[in-house]
Amino acid sequence: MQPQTLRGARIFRGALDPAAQQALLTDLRGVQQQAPLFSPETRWGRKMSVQMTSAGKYGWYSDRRGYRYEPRHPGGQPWPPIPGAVLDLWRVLTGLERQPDCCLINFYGEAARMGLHQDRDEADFSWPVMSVSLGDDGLFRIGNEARGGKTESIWLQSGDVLLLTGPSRMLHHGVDRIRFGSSSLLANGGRINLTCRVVD
Ligand code: MD3
Ligand code: FE
Repeated sequence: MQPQTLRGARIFRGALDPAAQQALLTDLRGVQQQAPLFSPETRWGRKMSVQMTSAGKYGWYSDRRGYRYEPRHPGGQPWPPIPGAVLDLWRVLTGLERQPDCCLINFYGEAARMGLHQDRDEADFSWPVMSVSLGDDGLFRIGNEARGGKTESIWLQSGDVLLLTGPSRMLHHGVDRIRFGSSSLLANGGRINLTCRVVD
């Protein structure tokens, strides 16, 4: 597949067909049964509007002590394994032997958003990041390595996969809004994003 690019980020539109999206959703329900979604607090004590959980060796976590990776869900149990279909997609798109340590699962309800930020809680920024969108359309914004400057926005749809390699790995990015009800994949609406990263 020939990806579209946005500031060096490669966008594989419709990388997952509807059957693959459904199958992945079934896998994610299994993950969420073992590791329920929660809303992390920022270091300033504000609850994030996005609900999260993780699969893999580590999960991304935030509270008043700051952003970090944790080997256990806040409930105390280890994170469930990353679904095989996600690992397959990572292997095909990255061409790497190395598997991701974390698959962060973000759930966006109607009013959820994610402010512009960089992903910098990982030990080595030379590993790529892969993101998979499921459910409602999300308005994704990408900026620059430094704070400020011009940004560009695109709508990500269910089945789209983003691959961030090289300099694009350090660009600021966020999600401004969700077109709630635009997809019928999730019965109750909303958007799921999976973000796979090598952590240590
Ligand atoms: C561009 N998630 O969890 S995924 C995150 O849609 C996060 O849930 C967003 O940003 C979401 O940290 C965006 C796409 C993405 C992920 C990592 C990137 C884009 C990126 C790293 C660098 C540049
Ligand atoms: Fe991010």
